Amino acid sequence: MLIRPQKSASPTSFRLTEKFILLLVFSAFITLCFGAIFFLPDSSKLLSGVFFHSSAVETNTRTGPDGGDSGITAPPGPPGTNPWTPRPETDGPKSESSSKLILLFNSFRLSPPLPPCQMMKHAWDSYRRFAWGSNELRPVSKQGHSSNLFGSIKGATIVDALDTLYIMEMFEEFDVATEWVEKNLDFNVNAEVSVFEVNIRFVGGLLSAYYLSGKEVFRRKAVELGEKLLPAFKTPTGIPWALLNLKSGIGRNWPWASGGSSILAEYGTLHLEFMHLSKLSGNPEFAQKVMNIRKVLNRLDKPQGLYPNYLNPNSGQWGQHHVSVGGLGDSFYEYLLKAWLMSDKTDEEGKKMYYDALQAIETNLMRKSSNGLTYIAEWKGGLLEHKMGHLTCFAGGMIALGADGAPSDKTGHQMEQAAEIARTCHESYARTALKLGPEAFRFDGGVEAIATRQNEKYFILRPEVIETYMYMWRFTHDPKYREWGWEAVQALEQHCKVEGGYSGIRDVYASTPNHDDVQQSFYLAETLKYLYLLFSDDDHLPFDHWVFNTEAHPLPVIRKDKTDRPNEVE
Ligand code: DMJ
Repeated sequence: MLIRPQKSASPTSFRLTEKFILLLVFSAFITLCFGAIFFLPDSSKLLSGVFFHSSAVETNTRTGPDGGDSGITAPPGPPGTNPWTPRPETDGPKSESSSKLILLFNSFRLSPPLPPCQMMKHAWDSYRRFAWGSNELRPVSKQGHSSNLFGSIKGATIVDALDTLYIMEMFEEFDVATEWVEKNLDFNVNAEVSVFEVNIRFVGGLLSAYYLSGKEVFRRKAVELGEKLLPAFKTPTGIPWALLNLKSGIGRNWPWASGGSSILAEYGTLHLEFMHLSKLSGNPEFAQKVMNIRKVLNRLDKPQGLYPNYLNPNSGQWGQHHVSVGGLGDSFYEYLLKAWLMSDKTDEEGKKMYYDALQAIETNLMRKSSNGLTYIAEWKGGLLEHKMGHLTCFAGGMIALGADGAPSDKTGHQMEQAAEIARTCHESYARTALKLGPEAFRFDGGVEAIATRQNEKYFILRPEVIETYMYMWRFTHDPKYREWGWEAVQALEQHCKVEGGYSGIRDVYASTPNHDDVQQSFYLAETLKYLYLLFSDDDHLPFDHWVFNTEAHPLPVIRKDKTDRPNEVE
C-alpha cells in the first residue's frame, strides 16, 4: 500500500503566535552571529585584515612601482629597484587560496593563536622595549643579550628584522629601525666576528632592506661591511677564515675545527651576498673572492662525490671526513642551487655542483627508516650516524626548489624526496610533548625521529621546518603544509611566548616548558617571515624574482640582460 506523504504546513497556515515565536528565534540567531564577531579573539578578526594583506600586495609584486595605482607612495629608490611595492588592502574579492585559508582558520577557531604579523609585533615590541640596540633579547629576564658571534657590532635583531617588518607592512617600525641603522650601526669596532654570521645576518639583512625599500643607507652600509670582511680571504688558498678582527684584519679559525680548518657551511655561504655586493658597488673583488672558492673546491677529490665539512685554508686539503647536510655543511649546498637561480640560471657551474652533490647525498646519506620515514644521516669517514638535525630539515625546501631544474627527468623523484623529508621533520615535532622539534633526532636504538640525548632535546626558535613547509606549500598547494605550519604557530604561542617576547625551550619532551631566555634574531628574520609567507599568496615575493639567502633575506635575481644598470632588479 502506498502511504501518501503528509502535506507540509505552508507558512501561511501558521497561526500568529507561531509566527511570533519563529521571528523571536530568528532575531536571536542574528544577534548571536553579530555578537560572535565582536567577541571573537583578536586573531580571528585579524584574518580579514593584516594577515591577508598579502593578497593585496601580490598584484603589485608583479607590476612594480610603475604599475601600481594604489595611491600609496612607494619608498624612494633608484628607478626599477623596488618590484615589491605594497598597496593598501581593497575590499575586492579574496583569491581562492585566501578563501581556503579562511576556512582552514575557521576550523581552528576554538583556540586561535596569533597569526605571524601579531607574533612579529610582540617579538619586535618586546625587543624594542627591553633590549633596544643589543644584538638579541632575553625575553624572560627582559634585558639585552649579546652573542660573541658579532663581536661588538650591535643591533643584530634590528638588521635581521628589517625586511620582515617591511614585508609585513609594519612601516612605522621599519622607519624606527632605519633611523637606528643610520645613526648607530657601526662597523668600526676592534673586535673579532664570525664572517659567516655577520655576512648572512648583517650583509644579507642590509641588502634585502635596500632592495625592498630603495633606501641608499642600506646599500652604503652593506658595501662598507663587505669591504671590512675582505681581509678574511687573505689565506694561501683564498678560502676565508671563520673569524676576523674587523679592525686589524687578522683572521683565524675556530680552535675546535679539525686542525685549523675552515668550515664548508661558513666559507660556502658567502656567494649570494658577495655577488650582490659586486653588483651594487661596481667592485669585482667580492665576486672574484667567492668564485675562487669554487675553483679550490673543484680541484679537490671528493670522497664518494661528497664534500667534507672541514677544509684547511693553508694547505687546501680536506680536514676530517665528516659530511653533513645539517650543521657545518647545510647552506653550502643551498647556495650552489641559489647561485644558479639568482644568476637567472646562467651559473652552470653552480648548477652542476649542486645536482652532483645532491646525487652523492642521495646515494650515501639519504635513508628510509623501517617505518618508512626518509631522513638524511651524517657520514663520518664512511660510517653513517643515523641522526638528522633540525638544521637538516631545510633540505626539504631546498630539494623542492631545485626539483624543477633537476637533470635526467628527476623532477618528480626530487619532489617526492622533498615531501618525504617534510613529513619526517613534521614527525619530529609531532612526537614531542610540546609539538616543537628537537635540535637533533635519531633513527637508531629502536626510535624514529626522536631525540635520545639530553643535549639534543632543545628548541631555539629555529626556522628550517617551517621553511620547508613554505616551499612545499608553494609547489604543491597540499593543505597539510599550512595545517602543519598552523600547528607550529599554536605551539609557539602556547610554549615559547612569554610576556617579554618569545623564548627557546630546553627540552621539548618535558610537559612544561623550561625557557632558555633567548629570542634569537633569526626568529624575526626567518621563522616569522616563513610563517607569514606560508599563509600568503604565491606571488608574494615570487620565487622567479627573489632568492632567499640562508637567513631568509630576499635578494633579487640578477637578470642576465640588465648588466648595464647595477641597481635594476627587474
Ligand atoms: C640561521 O642563522 C641560518 O638559517 C643558518 O643558515 C643556519 N641556522 C640559523 C637558524 O637556525
